[in-house]
Amino acid sequence: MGNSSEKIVRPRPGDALIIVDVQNDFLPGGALGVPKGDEIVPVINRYLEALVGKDIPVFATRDWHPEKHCSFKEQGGPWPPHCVASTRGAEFAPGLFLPDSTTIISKGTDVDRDAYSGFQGTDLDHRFKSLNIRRLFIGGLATDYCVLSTVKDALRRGYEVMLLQDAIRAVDVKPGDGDRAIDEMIRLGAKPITRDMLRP
Ligand code: VGL
Ligand code: ZN
Repeated sequence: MGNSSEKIVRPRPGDALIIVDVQNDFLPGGALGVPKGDEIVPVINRYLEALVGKDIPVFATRDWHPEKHCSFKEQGGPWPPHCVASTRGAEFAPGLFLPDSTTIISKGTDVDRDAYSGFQGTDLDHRFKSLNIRRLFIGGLATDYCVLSTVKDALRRGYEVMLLQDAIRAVDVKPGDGDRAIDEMIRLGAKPITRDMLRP
């Protein structure tokens, strides 16, 4: 493999951008703060700048849990309560400049079922098929949960995946979880890119 920074990626028809769960509760200080999660916001804005100008459609997933969701500790789940639908914590990060045309995909909305992947229990696949979308640029939070799960589902469904390596951050419950998730996504076929590789 050569120096990846030399490679150029040209956005083209059939592409879409998926921004995974860039919500207040996943930012530092939030209910389930991802370390340095805030650092990806300006980077995603720069991807938006490049892709929206080329008419690439934008999808933003959001964790959108009912109160007493099964993934919450009080219900026996692994996480503190987070991203309860319609609360401040569930709102997209205030500095994230989503275009008005963004399609919002809510997930984890059933009280007794969790959904890390943006495809799980949503119409995302159907929407992509009807728009003839074949290649997905995927970034957001968190690398080792919802990004990992969304990328694996996308690859399984036959999409080409461009992983926005400079626009993801990990929870790292166990040290190294994020790095292992990145390795796994690449091994399964995701192509890591950084913003400088997008043709201006
Ligand atoms: C996520 C943990 C719990 C995520 C969502 O967006 O990665 N992680 N719920
Ligand atoms: Zn959740």
